[in-house]
Amino acid sequence: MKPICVMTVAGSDSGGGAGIQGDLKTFSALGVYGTSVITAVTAQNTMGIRSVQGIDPKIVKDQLESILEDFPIAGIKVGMLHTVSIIETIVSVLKERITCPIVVDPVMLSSSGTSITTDEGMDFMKRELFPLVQLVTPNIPEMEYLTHQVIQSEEDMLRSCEGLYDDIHTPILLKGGHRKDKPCDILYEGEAFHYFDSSFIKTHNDHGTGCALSSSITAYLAQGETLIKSVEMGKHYVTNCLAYSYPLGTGHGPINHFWMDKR
Ligand code: PXL
Repeated sequence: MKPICVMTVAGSDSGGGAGIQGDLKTFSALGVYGTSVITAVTAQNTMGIRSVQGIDPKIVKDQLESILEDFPIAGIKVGMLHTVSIIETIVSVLKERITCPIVVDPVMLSSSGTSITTDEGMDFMKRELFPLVQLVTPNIPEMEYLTHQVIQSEEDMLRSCEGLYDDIHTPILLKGGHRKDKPCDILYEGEAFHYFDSSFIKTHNDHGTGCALSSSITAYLAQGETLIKSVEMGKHYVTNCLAYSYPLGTGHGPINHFWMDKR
């Protein structure tokens, strides 16, 4: 039987927990066939990012087209895009060719605080990419940047979702993990708010959490699940990745993408 094929468009993480490597591990864990478009290379380990180099937009375009003309892609996760010219390339190909669900994780800063997408890139993404896709998954600092609002309370989270939705008309999953009091995620698709509570997993080994959430949601959407069910199952997957995470390296260790095998 042929597997369901999905794609990640993201940056390479040499440490293996986030980005392309984390997404491919997530896809494998969930039984879908992962393909990848590399937008940038980061040199990093559990302590942080040493350097970042964007990939020539022509090579980004060729990767995308090579995959799309040969594989029946049923879902796309978009992560680190780095610069406006890379985003422009991706938007022009996606506009022409894509009919499957796309999930965008608008990564702006790494967990160690290094900027991995420029401010102009974030603004361009909001204007040109967000309106084309099925879900965007900002965390609170990214949402503050995108909406120019300070988010401290649950009420602030709800108002920021409404504000961003008015601009992009695309469902938003606002990740509440940065809130100390109640780390719940909120999905807003223009009508109702859906709350996704999860037990707070206290661990230092959380590198790759955001990537695994967006790529697991993509894998479930590609398998035909509804948006709400895909978010619910993605959260369940990531909560366990954190619960079984590894104390590797001296900084933030990686989550365990293969917790189902208890490896
Ligand atoms: O978690 C955000 C992220 C996404 N993509 C790449 C990263 C990181 C964080 O370090 O390195 C390539």
